[in-house]
Amino acid sequence: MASVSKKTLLLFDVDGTLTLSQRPIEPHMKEFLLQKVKPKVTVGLVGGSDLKKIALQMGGEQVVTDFDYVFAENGLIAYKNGVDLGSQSILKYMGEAKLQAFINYCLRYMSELALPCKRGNFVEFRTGLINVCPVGRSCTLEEREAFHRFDLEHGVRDKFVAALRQEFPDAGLVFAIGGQISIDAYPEGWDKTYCLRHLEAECFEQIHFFGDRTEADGNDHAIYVDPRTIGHKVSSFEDTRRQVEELLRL
Ligand code: M1P
Repeated sequence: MASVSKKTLLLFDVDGTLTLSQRPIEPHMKEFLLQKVKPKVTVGLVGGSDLKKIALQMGGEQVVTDFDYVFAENGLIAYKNGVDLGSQSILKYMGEAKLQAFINYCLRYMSELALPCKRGNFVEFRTGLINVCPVGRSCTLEEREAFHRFDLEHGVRDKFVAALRQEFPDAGLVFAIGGQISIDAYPEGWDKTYCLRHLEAECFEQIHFFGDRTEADGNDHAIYVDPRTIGHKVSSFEDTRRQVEELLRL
């Protein structure tokens, strides 16, 4: 790359890019980001999860001051140097009646599924998205892995997404398979590119995005192919580190 300065932003997806799925960041990876990368360039995080979960994975609430930018829920919750940049909500966007119609449909659909196991918390209502989870988010890590294997074999979530697209063609919603066990539903344009609107006035010379789910139906795809970013596909947090070292010549 030409020159490296604070006018270059490195923006990282969290799950699968900086950490193992749903696990905390390895101490050496966090140290690498804060001690080696952050002194050279501006560093931001953009995750589909809520801020509480991102903070848990990244070592605590100080995540919002550790990193220059933290965008939770794709940037609907946004922090710059620990300062809240404001939030948007799916409730405001959809209204209660449409929201309930959607949730009721999902609960009905999931009630018909036979899976290796079902637990609790099938619909998680977040500020900017609705996370729908056939196995239930309160499953254990083993149950999560078991559902994931079952889903790869039987396409549970692919079929669910197809049904949602058919049932709600004009709702202006996107249905994305982001992680291992669930589907994210959110308004069009509220994918990870949403966070870029917080960066428009900052005049970065380059914005590099690193993500693992960059395939067409992955939740990193939109920002990965967005012309405002330079996309980097990674296969693990070790791969992220390798690619960053190469990019910044560390
Ligand atoms: O990787 C990001 C995704 O992480 C979780 O997905 P799952 O629980 O299915 O592995 C969820 O927080 C999801 O919303 C998020 O996009």
